[in-house]
Amino acid sequence: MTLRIYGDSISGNCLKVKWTADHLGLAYEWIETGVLTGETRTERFLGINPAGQVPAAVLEDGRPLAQSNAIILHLAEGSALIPADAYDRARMFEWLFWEQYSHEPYVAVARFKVKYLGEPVESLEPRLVERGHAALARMEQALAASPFLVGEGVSLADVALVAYTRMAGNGGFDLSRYPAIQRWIARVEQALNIRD
Ligand SMILES: N[C@@H](CCC(=O)N[C@@H](CS)C(=O)NCC(=O)O)C(=O)O
Repeated sequence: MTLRIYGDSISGNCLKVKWTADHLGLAYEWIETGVLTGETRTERFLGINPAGQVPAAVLEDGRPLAQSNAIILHLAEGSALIPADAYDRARMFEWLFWEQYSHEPYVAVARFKVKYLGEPVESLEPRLVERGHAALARMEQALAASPFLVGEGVSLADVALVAYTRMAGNGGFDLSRYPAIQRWIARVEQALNIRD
């Protein structure tokens, strides 16, 4: 059976999985599953991911897997997207955990509210905006000193963080305040051949 990836193309979490699979040249079937159309709540989809969220994957042997960062880690096992050095690998995990707790809940949520729920940027909760900028400032500091988040080469840390960072403008975050991030986005887009 071919690897199946259930995802919504508007979701950065889902695009992480697509970019990883494409970069690694994996064969897969993309099953467009809309979050705004209730397709993540059907009985059939809940059988794959009881949490009712995309992305979700069904591996070649039929086993399901959810959570974007768990899926990309599994797909990229043994590839150069996961640093071989134990310390560098741990630093990649540091960014992956940080992304889910300190970046995505602010930068991605602001984008969703503005772009898909039609909330004006001016009425976003100040805490959301403040935390989003704090996350971007943390990245700016790291990327002023290093071309990629972990050393000299692209890793899953860059895959995970570029997803919503490159769309941050949609949520009202002005990326011109973060020149090192802007240069890094271009670098990662080129390394991963990201066009969507
Ligand atoms: N931590 C999860 C977040 C997944 C997530 O929030 N997915 C959203 C789309 S980006 C979703 O499926 N929302 C539909 C819902 O929760 O009903 C991951 O990284 O995969």
